Amino acid sequence: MKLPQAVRCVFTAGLLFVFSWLRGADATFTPLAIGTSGTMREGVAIFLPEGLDAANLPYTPTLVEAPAIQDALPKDWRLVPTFSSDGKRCRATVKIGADDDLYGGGEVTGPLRRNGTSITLWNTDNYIYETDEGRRLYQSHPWVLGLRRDGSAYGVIFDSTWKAELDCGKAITFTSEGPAFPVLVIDRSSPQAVLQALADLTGKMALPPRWALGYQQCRWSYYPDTRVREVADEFRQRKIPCDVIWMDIDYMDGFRVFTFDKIGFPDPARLNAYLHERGFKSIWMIDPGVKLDSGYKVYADGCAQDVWVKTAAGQDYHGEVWPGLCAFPDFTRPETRLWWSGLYRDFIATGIDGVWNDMNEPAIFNVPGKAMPVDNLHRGGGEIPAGPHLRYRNIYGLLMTRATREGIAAVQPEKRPFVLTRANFLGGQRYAATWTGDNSSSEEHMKLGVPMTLTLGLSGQPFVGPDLGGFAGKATPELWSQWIGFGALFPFCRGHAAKGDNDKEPWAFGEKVERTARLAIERRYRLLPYFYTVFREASITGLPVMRPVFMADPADLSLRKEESVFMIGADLLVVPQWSKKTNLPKGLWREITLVPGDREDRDQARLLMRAGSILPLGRVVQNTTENSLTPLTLLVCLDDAGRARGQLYDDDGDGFGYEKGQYRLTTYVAQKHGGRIEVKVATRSGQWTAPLPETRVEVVDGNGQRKTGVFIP
Ligand code: NBV
Repeated sequence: MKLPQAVRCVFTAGLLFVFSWLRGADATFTPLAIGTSGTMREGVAIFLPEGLDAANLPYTPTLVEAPAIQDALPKDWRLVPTFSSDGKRCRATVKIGADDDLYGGGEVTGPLRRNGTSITLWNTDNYIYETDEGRRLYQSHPWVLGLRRDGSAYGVIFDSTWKAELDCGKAITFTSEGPAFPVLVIDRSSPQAVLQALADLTGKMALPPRWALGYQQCRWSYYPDTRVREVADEFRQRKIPCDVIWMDIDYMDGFRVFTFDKIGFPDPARLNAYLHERGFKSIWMIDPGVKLDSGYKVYADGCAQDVWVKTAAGQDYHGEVWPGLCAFPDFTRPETRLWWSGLYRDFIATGIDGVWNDMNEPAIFNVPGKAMPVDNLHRGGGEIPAGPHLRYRNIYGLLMTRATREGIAAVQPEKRPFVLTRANFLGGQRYAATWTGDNSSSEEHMKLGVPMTLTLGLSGQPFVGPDLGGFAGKATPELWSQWIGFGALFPFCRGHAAKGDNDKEPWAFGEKVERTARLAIERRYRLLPYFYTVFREASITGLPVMRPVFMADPADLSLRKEESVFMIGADLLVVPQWSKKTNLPKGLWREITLVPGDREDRDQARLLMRAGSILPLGRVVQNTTENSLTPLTLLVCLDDAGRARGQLYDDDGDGFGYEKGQYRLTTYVAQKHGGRIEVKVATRSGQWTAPLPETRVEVVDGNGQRKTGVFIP
């Protein structure tokens, strides 16, 4: 009897599994002793297996500085990895406490708490997260954060870029398909302290331009340019705040990067000027695949400069993507990065404000795993040695965004570059913000956006959000309305829609949903001074903008699995309407209202502020070119002792003056004196000379929200 192919496959896979289980899956791995260990700074240790030379470590882009051992490992150091190898692959295992909770791993589907999960680190174009059940996505972060019962925490970096498996079982096990690598262990008193150490090691997000914190509208694709104008005009006519309109791939001439479609986008400079006049910024997509076409300048120049990734046999590698057959820049080469940066000169000169790097896993059509052959050759140069795709795929996107960012910065040195990337790697927050790729318009993916964004934040990347409303599939009015009701508060806040799917702009679902969307986005704009203050904090400390509730009280075990509620900074809790049986941090948190009618709207998330805090609020503006601090409102929620404290960071919103002191960081304190609540400036730093905002005080207490406080300038 001949069994069908599928049955035979399952049968063979089963046999192989049983066989390897009987034999012990690890039988081929033999231990490698630790060759070198020591601490790099307080609470940060490094371990190298024998054979790895501390002075000559394999290249990765993860750490901002080459690791240097300062001291011997303290005798009571708790977490020591063990290493093993099968001659080809190398493994590191870190034993953890039986009660520890694990987080991190970068871009992942599944729960916030990672115990019992395993993922593959192999950047993959994973449309609606279906491939391999979402166990590998667009980005790779060889990083795990652990929390002990007492709230103390640790983190482990496996510093390798090779394809790998990351398993969070009874131990944390990282198995790389490449050679030996260093392991860095951070051991500190809280998750906050561990994340700050992670950021010291792997770098921080640069302070973004303020406009990048506004609401953004995208679709695949607004075409032609008249449609872009229409969408922009709709926002202004309907008075729905918006800062950015996105141009997806169809603006290009036959998907040739750095070109414009002559019919649909004949005059990009005029389009950008139109948008700018109305207070919008524009972001345009650039993919890595360069169309094979000898008459196309980018391709011809690339060939002349020999910039492409090669096959193992040394030929230019060609793979199919949107434009048809393409060549792929080899970003491990400094010359390629310089060439790529240079391509942005004329492009940005049309008035483009930001760049969206998509498909940069890189994704290839019609080949297994949507990936180029693993033995393709990246030639490297400078600090990066030549190596196979198996080694460099995971950092292809990171190196691409590095070149993109440098290119934009070179053309507009006076502006803060904005790059959004789909693929990235641990440390990639230094170059680009990110979104969580192609989600679907489903309730499941709506909810999943919370733990996905939180996990990226716990992996060093603060500037993240999902496609609001879902990218793929038809969004119902109910779903879209629920989504915007809490999604307007993600750090990166962009609505998007796939080609062929229904329109998903805030007005596309009728009047009722439009009203909900307006309220949700207006709330974000009122909160922008707070968001900007939290983003600035993230750019200095590396703490996430969007935080899991366990960060409010790391020793409270009931918060460890909470993944429907989140915090923005330390003082604002966002409770989506769909969140049931929610675990909230202890202490007093009071519900607030930001715009008339928001608390009555059934799809708006509940917003709670921490007693003892002050939130700086602006007024509703239609975009960030308007000054929203006219006036500044200080929303005060007193603690039991009748006190509160909060900060406002402000600067020009763009440019680098802030690095030379052109900013104002104000700490406000509130104190109750009898029936009167006084708010004063406790400290002020920076030399920014912009006029001080007119300031009002509102107090949130058990009786609601009233203008009962006074500001003493
Ligand atoms: O460029 C088109 C899309 C884009 O809209 C989306 O956000 C990316 O994730 N892109 C993927 C390529 C096609 C996806 C099916």
